[in-house]
Amino acid sequence: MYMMDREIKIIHTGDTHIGYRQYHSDVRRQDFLQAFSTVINDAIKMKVDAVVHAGDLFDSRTPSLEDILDTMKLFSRLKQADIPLLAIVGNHESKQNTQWLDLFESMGLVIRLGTVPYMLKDIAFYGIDNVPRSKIPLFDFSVFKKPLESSYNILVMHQLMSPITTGEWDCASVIAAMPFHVDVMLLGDYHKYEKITVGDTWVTYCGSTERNSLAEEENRSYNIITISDKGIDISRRTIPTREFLIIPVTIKDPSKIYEDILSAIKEQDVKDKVVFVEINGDDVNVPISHAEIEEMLLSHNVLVPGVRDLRKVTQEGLEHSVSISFYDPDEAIKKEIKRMNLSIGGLLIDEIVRDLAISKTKVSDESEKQLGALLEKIDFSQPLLLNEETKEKISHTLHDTENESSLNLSPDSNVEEREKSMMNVSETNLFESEKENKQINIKKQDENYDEKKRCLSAHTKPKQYNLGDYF
Ligand SMILES: [Mn+2]
Repeated sequence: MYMMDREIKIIHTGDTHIGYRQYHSDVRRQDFLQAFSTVINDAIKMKVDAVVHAGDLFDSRTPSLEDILDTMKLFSRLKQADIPLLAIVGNHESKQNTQWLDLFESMGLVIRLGTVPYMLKDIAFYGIDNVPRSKIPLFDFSVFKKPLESSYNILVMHQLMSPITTGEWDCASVIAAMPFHVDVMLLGDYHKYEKITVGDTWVTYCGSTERNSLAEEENRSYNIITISDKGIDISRRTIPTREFLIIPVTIKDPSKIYEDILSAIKEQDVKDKVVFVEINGDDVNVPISHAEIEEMLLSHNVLVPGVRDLRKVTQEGLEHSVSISFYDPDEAIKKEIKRMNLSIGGLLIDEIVRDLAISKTKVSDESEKQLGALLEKIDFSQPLLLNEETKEKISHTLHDTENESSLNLSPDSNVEEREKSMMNVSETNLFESEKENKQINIKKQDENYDEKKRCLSAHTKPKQYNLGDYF
């Protein structure tokens, strides 16, 4: 084998989600930038030979100008240090044709990995941008150009891969299909650090650089890949990030709820943290004002306050799913829309406007097309009487077809979607007015429970609303 003159060190990072204003907090947006900045600083300090970014650079396909400028500043620091940044496109920032990475590449800040090897000494780097689930079976591996001479081949992907996670794709089949041997797969998309071998190939997820949700409990980190005569070594280094804290409170005496919660808060160091009060207990009939608890947390200088009411969950033994659906943003939006009492046409336009698969410039064309189709279906010779049930039915049909298309265009995993829903917990609270929070009664909770069950049984994937776009 080709002998290396020295070892090669690469940082593998990804899922930086720059621009994500988690919980509508500008401070959290800054946190995401800070986490990526830490990785870049470390890369420069360690004098690594390259940084690999495995996708989801931005949280959105329409990052703000500020996000773009902040990102370019970070990239420029790498360039000044003469460290190449090798990257692929994730599902979050993926655009129709030309990508953000093309812009950065044209400025000499990034190298976009693809089917032609990028050579770093005798190591060949390849990349596969995120492939929507529906297009995976059609993926053509024959387009990859074999390296002329290489000691190791590295493939970077942004995908949920089995056997690590519920796979859209399978590591073994990708490795088998590539026209040359893959020594290392550097992956993004799954936000949790993982490292395994598949045959004699190393497969690793670096994890996200900041917590995208409460579910991302472990310390955030990035990977350091060292390649030398001794072979390949993969280690990880922790990124210091803002602390998330869950304060569990079990309701025993309904007359002392707020006292109990307050003393539980006082026992903890909550300053500047993201803090969720988690309510447990059997007595589901006691109304609890989330607004009041959030006020309490804020008065103790919490950065982001939140409440998770798990009382139903514990009772029904549905630990996993309920935290999503009880404060499911989709449900909250649906409820608000229901309250607006829109016509079918109104509902239809609402769906189109919020469909991430329809770009903003296509909204009017798409509305015209779909409203036209709707008008054709209506029999004007009959009196037009539509009750709530019919409206519901039509809106559901719209949802179904739409889910299919958004599935193709924003192929987030169930896991990631679920996490997304969870992290929107406090955002959802903003939907519910304080008044409503105080008026929670048993009936409403039962209603929620039904919706919850429906959501669980019909559970395909909740639609991903980027709520930030609506405020
Ligand atoms: Mn991601």
